[in-house]
Amino acid sequence: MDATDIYANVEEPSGGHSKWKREMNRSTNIYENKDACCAVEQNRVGPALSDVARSKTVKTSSCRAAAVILGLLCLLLLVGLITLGFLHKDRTELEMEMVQLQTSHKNLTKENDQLQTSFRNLTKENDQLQTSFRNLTKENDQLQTSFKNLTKENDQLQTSFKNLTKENDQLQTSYSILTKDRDQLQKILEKRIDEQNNPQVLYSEVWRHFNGNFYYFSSLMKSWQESRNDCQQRGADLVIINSAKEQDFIRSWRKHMWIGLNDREVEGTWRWVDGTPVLTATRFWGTSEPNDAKGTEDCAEIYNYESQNSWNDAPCEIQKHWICESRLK
Ligand code: 2F8
Ligand code: CA
Repeated sequence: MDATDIYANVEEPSGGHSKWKREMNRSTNIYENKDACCAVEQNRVGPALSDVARSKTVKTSSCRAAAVILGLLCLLLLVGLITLGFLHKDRTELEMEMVQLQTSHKNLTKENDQLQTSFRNLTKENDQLQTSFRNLTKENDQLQTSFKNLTKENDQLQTSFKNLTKENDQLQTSYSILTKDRDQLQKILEKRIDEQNNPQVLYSEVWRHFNGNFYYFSSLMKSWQESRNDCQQRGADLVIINSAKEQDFIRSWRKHMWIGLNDREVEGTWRWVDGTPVLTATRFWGTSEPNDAKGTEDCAEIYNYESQNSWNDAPCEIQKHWICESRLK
């Protein structure tokens, strides 16, 4: 059934009379419809319609069906269009998302490559650093070992240096003593030679040897201090008496002579010229001596030489002979 069939079932349309007439000539079609309608009409319950009414009803139903079908078709078309629109839209979005994803994938791939390159470089650097660290650790161990060895050697050298310094000091002391002894011996020798060549000198310059030491017995007379100065100029000092034998040797010269003993620093405390005190076993004071007569006697002399206890304290300013002693030990 096409549009002409639909128009055939209605009264004259507004379209034109010629068309209407053309349709009217198609009476066969109408009757065909009539047969169909009659077939339908025969199935109805109730009184039968007239042909015109029946024809009108058929036309109306046909028009409604056609409208419904057309509406449905339009609806279907609309749904299809919408669906196509959505599909098109989804596809575009998908394509855009795909492009974005591809771009992201490319970027991520690129970043991944860069990260892998960086990782490889970092791994390489890490290996190099580990190697450097191992080498430095090894060098550090070697340096520590060297430092320990040097410290040990330094300690040994310091010990050797201390020992050498100590030996050097001892040698210098020995050298000084030997030099002093040599000078004294040279002086004594020169005097002895002089005494032999000049007998008159022998009287005034007398050196004697006793128990390893040399003693000078003065011919002149001086105060205690001047006497001591003279001894020191001779490389000696006033005599220090350490034994009874030495005491006897001294007093055998049978003169009043200054000896190296005084209490000038502390009254009553007698000390030898080397600072040592007078020992009980080797002190040879005369009877009632030392008495510090008039509080003026601070220097000791050999006085009563006839007796072993021959020492007397006397004023230091008095001029007397004196005895120098040169110790070689
Ligand atoms: O010149 C002082 C001197 O005088 C007497 O000796 C001669 C004293 N002796 C006695 O008193 C025993 C000394 O002690 C005194 O130093
Ligand atoms: Ca006295």
